[in-house]
Parts: sequence; C-alpha cells; structure tokens
Amino acid sequence: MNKYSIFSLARNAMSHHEKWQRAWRSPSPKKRYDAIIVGGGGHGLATAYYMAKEHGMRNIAVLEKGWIGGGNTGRNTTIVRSNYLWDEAAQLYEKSMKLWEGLSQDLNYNVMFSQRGVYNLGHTLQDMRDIQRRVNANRLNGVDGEVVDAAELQKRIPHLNCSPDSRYPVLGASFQARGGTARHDAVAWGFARAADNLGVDIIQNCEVIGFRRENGEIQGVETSQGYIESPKVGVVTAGSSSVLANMAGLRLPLESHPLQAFVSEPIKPILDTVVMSNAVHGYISQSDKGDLVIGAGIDSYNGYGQRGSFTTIEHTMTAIMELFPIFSRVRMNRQWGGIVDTCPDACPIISKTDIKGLYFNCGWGTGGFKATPGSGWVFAHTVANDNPHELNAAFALDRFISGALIDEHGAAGVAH
Ligand code: FAD
Ligand code: PYC
Repeated sequence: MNKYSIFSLARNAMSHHEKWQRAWRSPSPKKRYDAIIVGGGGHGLATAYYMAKEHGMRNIAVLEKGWIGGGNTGRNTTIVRSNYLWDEAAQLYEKSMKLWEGLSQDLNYNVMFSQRGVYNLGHTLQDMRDIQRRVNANRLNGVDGEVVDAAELQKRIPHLNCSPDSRYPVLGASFQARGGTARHDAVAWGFARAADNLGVDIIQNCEVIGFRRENGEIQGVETSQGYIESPKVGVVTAGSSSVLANMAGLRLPLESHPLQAFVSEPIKPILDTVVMSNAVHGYISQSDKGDLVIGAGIDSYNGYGQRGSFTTIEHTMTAIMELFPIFSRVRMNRQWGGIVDTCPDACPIISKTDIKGLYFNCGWGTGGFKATPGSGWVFAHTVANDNPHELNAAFALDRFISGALIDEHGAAGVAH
C-alpha cells in the first residue's frame, strides 16, 4: 500500500459516517393515524411493515418509548427454529420459518439468517421419548426434524461432552436442520427501513402513557409527545405488556421475568451449530464474530430490572462447562438481561380485546425472536381485518376462559 492509498483510507474512515443517508425518517407524530402500533421491537416493526405491504394501509405509526430494537429484540440470543409440539404452535412458527427463509430478499436487507441447525439435547429416557414424539409430530406438520443418537452426535459435535460418566449424560438429541440464528438488530433495522419506505412513521422516544376510550371503543393514545388519535391500536411491548394492559383497564395472564444472556471473548470458529439443553439449563452457539453466545432459563422472580441474579450466572456457566469442558478457560466478556412476558401455557397471546380497536400481541416469553416475521404477519392481518388469521385464531385471550391451552413448555427449549 503506498502513502496515497493510506491517506485515502484514513480520509474515508474519518468522513464516511457523515455521508450516510438515514435508513428511515424521524418524523414528528401526526394528530391522527389509521392505526398505531405501540412498541418498536421486531414484532411491532414487522406488524407495521406487513400492514402496509399486505393490507395496503399507509397511515400507520410505530411508537417506541426508547430506540427501536432496544428491548428484547436487541437482547436475545438469536435462535430460530420451528420444532413445536402442537399443531397450532408448529404451524405458526413454521409460517415464521418460511418468512425467515426469504426475509433478506423481501426486505432487501441482510438479516444474516444462518440455517446452521439446532440440537435440543436429551439426558434421560423420558427426554428421548419426548424428543421422538415431538419429531414425529413435527414431521406430520411438515416441519423438518431428526432424532440423533449419542454416537452420531459425538461425530457431528466433537467437543460436546457425551461421556456416560457425566452428571447428566447426553443420550441423544432432536435436530432441526433448517433452524439456526439471525442477526437480531439487523432484523429490527431491516423491518424499520422497509416499513418506512412504505410510508410508516417510526417515532422513537415516544412513550405511550395512557389510552383514551369511549363507549367501549379505542379513540387514541396519550404519549410523552402528546395525544394521538387512532381507531386501531396494536400493543406489542413484550415484558411491559402487563403495564400497558393495566393502563387500558385489562388484566392479562402474564408474568414478567428477567432472562439473561452472556457472550465470551471472540475465539476462532469451533462450534458451527446451536446446542440447547433444557435439562442442564444451558444453550450455546458461536456468532459470526467468534463470540460464544450463551443463555439459560429465566430468573425465577418477577421484575422489570434488565439485569438478573448471580445464581443464574453461576448455574448457566456450570451447565456450559458440563456440556463443553473445552470452553472452561474462555473468558466471558459481557452479560445482560431482558424482561420476558411469560404465559401459563408458554404460548403467545395474539388477540383482539373486549375494547373495540385494541389488540395485544404478547406472551412470547423466552422464545419470540424466532417468531418475529410470522408474528408480525398474523398480527397485521388481525389488526387490519379486526379478525384473527386462521394461524393465530387459537392464540386468542379466550383460551384462558375456555381452557383450550396449548402447552408448549416441553418445546420452549428454555425453562420458564
Ligand atoms: P421487544 O423487542 O422487547 O419490543 C417491545 C418494545 O416495546 C420495546 O422496544 C420497548 O421499549 C417498547 N415499549 C415498552 N413499553 C412501551 C410504551 N409504554 N410505549 C412505547 N413503547 C414501549 N427468542 C428466540 O426465539 N430465540 C432466542 O434465542 C431468544 N433468546 C432470548 C435471550 C434473552 C436474553 C431474552 C431477553 C429473550 C430471548 N428471546 C429469544 C425472546 C425474544 O427476544 C422476544 O420474545 C422477542 O424479541 C420479543 O420481541 P418484541 O418485538 O415483542 O419485543
Ligand atoms: O426459544 O429457542 C428458543 C430460545 C433459545 C434461547 C432463548 N429462547
């Protein structure tokens, strides 16, 4: 490299950030919208995008109290899979998987969806029976799945501790080859840019602090930037959903818990898939940058502090050491928490409410990132048509009255 190219490199490095175009506008709120989506996470942005793209709605706003993707969307460990047990859940998550498979092209934004496969380990005979049952059910629903025994697993993941002498010996796993990971904040940015291109107003630093209703119908929302009128309001606020429901005088069957994640220093590529164990409570993948991305079950107490307890940190690290003793000397770089909204049946609520024009999409708990495109797609249909799509009809609030729960604790992959 000669001295001219060094200068040019330095000049460009210093100046390029100034010439970038904004990826989306930063408008002031209008007085009225045809629909408002509260919450600028992946689900809220995807909802607005599909409302504009699939339902021709253009006068829409997404209101975000902080910055887009600053909630669980930017805090999760990016695992995507669709291997749920029951028909309703399998079909919903599989819809999402199909959207993931074309998402970068659809949004013209690289969301770095990497189908590197997901293993869910079994450590007992009962785990293996459950795995076999779930893989059979998945196949009947057109979802790919395979049962892998310990010998085969050891060949595919040489560093996994499959020793029969370990405390919870690995007996096998389910494997979904089409599962994998995606770049979480790219998902928020991709949906934001595409929605903005279709005319959606994305308004950050705009907190919803109340709802106005008259004669059982929604009229609009009170916000930190003033009152905004709208006949339709979709709330997609994950861990804060109970707070928003409370503002509307509703009580949802949700509990909010911290869920933690950890990343190590970057190391050379060593793990080319995702490994999850519900029994020892740990899961791990390696990011394209080289960090080990690690997590476990929820912190058991309720709260809104995005941190988590030391007990869980210790428990998670112990689990990862047991599964991958080779990582015992890798240094951890960062830890954080997000607030997840858990439902009694480990399934989401995507529903109309008793207030006309008010809709909730929440309760995704520890597992909603994988559902981002599918959730947005069905919620857009629900808000636009004031009726659920057949894919989300079973996820309405009335299931907590009828008792038609869809218990997906076994497939949740992360204890809650
Ligand atoms: P969020 O991204 O949280 O968006 C909600 C938004 O609402 C936030 O930006 C918030 O600021 C905003 N908001 C709240 N209150 C208001 C208000 N009053 N006014 C305006 N805006 C408001 N899922 C997976 O499938 N795979 C995983 O590997 C995975 N790992 C996880 C790891 C961790 C540590 C955590 C915390 C979660 C994980 N999840 C995972 C779950 C997943 O992250 C969530 O289910 C999903 O991201 C929820 O998306 P969302 O858009 O609904 O929520
Ligand atoms: O639902 O697959 C999942 C998941 C992985 C990590 C957190 N949730």
